[in-house]
Amino acid sequence: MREDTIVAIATPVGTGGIGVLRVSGDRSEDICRRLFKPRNTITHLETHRLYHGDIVDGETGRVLDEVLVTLMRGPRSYTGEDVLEISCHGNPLILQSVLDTVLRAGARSAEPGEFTKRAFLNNRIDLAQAEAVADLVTARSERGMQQALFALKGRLSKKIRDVQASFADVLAFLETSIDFTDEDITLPDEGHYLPVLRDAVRSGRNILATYDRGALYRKGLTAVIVGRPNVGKSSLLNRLAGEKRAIVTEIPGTTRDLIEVDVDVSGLSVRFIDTAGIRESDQEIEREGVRLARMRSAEADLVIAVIDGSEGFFEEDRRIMEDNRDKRVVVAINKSDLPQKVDPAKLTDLVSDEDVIVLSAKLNRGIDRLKERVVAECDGGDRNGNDVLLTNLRHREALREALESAERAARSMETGESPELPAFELQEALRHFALITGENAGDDVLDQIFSRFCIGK
Ligand SMILES: Nc1nc2c(ncn2[C@@H]2O[C@H](COP(=O)(O)OP(=O)(O)OP(=O)(O)O)[C@@H](O)[C@H]2O)c(=O)[nH]1
Ligand SMILES: [Mg+2]
Repeated sequence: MREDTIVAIATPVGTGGIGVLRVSGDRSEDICRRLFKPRNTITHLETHRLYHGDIVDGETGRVLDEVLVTLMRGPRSYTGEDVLEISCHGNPLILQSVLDTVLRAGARSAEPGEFTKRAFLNNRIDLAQAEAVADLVTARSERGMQQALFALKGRLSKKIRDVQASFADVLAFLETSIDFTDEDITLPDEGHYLPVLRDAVRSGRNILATYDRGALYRKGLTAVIVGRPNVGKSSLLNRLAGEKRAIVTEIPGTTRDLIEVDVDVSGLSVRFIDTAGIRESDQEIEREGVRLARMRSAEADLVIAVIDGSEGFFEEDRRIMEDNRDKRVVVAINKSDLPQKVDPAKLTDLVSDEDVIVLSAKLNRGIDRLKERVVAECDGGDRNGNDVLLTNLRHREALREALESAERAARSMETGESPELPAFELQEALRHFALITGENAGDDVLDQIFSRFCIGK
């Protein structure tokens, strides 16, 4: 056990039904005995049991709140240490006063992620699972949440461990053949191990290939709405957001700043960004808006090019689409409630016909079809979100390095080189694997990972 006992408010800042303080470490039980006055007399403080009573100031004995407390004795607790949880009324002043008295009773303030770090250091979870806790807390979409949960449950770690285990088997074989080369004993056939290694590398490559989708689930997608002035970009944004977020007027050049809203579309987080209408302008502010619009669309995953169907398809519309040639572009032909001058079929030299959506922001028509189109092709055919995906860049890098070493090992086994060489490469591969689960992660890596957690987690 770590020597000091830590405490933090685990619930968000602000007023709520309840607010929870969490304490972890050797002194948890002692703190509970000193500060908690149970409603009914307790002879023995049972573990994992909810008690009702008061929290008092350790020095004056003044009642601070009526609470529920649970003591969870280690190792059967989140951190693996003795953990005390105090559920107070959710007033920040109450929580602060309880926190103060717990601090005075001998605990110290926890650093961000320190509870989870202790869970990791006490071998309750591996590093990939610890990272999943942070992802679970910060996930912005249903699919991102689902992936974090899979990772927390160890489904990702298990997939990775299967590959790791095969590498370890092959390495064991190679090391035996190094040790016994001079002796007259029969070794297992190398012909058996090479396919094992190749298979494992293939499985690893399959895991690696899921990263792009995994990252998309975790971070979400940005879709920038661009087009000439007055085509209805801001009106469209307001419809996508389901509320009035951007100013709409009949004056061209209304929008100057970027306006961003996050919307959950089929379990994916999509950030829609409204921009200034693109045109040549002699106005300083508008020119800056156009510059921002261009910059943002260059960074986006996807561009929604809005066209005014009642006016026509102009050279400027074509230029805006061509500027985004290297992106996925979905065309929204807006103002379908008015007589139309644009034939959607004429746009198919620029985008595929599924990517042309005719809609009316004014009448709220066609908006859902546009949303669906934006996330189409993002789920890789996995409608229910059951695939386990690699979502973390650190894991991807470690896995990629591990597989490269393993591939070098396979090649040198194939060409029949002495076993030292592939053995060395497989040791390297295993070293990279261990970084994912954290078996050999240094303090700097751990600090970097846990510092992005919230306090109290
Ligand atoms: N009839 C009709 N009018 C629309 C529709 N969508 C937007 N408008 C009108 O078109 C005008 C411009 O709308 P905005 O949403 O401000 O257009 P914008 O593209 O954001 O314009 P800028 O910010 O100036 O680039 C407003 O008068 C809207 O009411 C639509 O679907 N049908
Ligand atoms: Mg606008």
